[in-house]
Amino acid sequence: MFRKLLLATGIAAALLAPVAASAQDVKTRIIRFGYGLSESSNQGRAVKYFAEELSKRSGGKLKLKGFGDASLGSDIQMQNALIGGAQEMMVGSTATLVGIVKDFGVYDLPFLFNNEKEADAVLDGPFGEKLLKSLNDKGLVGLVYWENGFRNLTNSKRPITKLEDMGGIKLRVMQNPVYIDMFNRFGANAVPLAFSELFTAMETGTVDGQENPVTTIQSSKFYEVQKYLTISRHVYSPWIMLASKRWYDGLSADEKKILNEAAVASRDFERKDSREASAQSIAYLKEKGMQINELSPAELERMREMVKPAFDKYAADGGAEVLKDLQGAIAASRK
Ligand code: TF8
Repeated sequence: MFRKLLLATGIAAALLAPVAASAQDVKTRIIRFGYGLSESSNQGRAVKYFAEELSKRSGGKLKLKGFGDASLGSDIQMQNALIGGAQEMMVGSTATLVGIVKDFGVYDLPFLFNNEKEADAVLDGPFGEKLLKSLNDKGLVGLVYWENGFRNLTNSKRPITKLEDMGGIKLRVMQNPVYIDMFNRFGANAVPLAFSELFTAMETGTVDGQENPVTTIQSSKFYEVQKYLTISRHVYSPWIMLASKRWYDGLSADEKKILNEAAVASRDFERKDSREASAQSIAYLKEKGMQINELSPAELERMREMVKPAFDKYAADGGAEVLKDLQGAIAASRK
């Protein structure tokens, strides 16, 4: 009898757990959360999930409003709005953070990670953590990494089956010196541009091509303006969830805990969801009329050889230590 009662109390306590949030020090807050892709993209789905998690864990008090399609600005504009305290949160590319913390450019060196498992281990481990922390004295809080994914090439000119095919292609890259250097070395004509301007730039022929994961090529409808897709997986690209430090510092300990835990939950959801979506994307893009090819191992090897000096340049430009640390972390993830 007593045991039954104990059990019943246990169940009741478990059922009441979400209500306990109201006993916590949590205020009603509206959180403006900006992102660059569409609402129906992997990025948009994960923002929605994050909003639901925040709501659940705060008894409905932490209300996240998502603003997709760069409606609050490009990645760089949003970063500045966060620093100034005009916007609370965002998710975007780590590559666009190089103007704030130069070391983030290290993720953009080509052919570092072999697979997602290595990326998860490094990003969620001490190396990734340390880079997140480096944002704190710049007015930002780095919460978690999401997966953007392995990047592939698209263009409207010709199939790229060998290095020489990239010659002279006007290729949009992210606003980041590592990307500019890498694609110029490949023989392309690298044009740095905000993601929010990319579709129009391809549509009007200002650029011939771009590079992004297949999920983005699908969700941003790049197949409407790009004929050729080359599976090159040249860089594994993380996304990073950021909060305004000014705003974050004003949160209670309970609010911070909810935010951090919901962020981790969103990360796990996002990676799983993105990987599932990515597996479907190639067939989808084919159906939409894209001509798709893989690069041969020999051709990939030539690309690796060709960009080796990019690593030396990165190291010489002040990145030697962070590069060594990252390579060490990747090697450890392989053991
Ligand atoms: C790019 C990135 C984009 C992100 C996104 C807008 O090519 O891969 O996916 O910046 O958050 O700019």
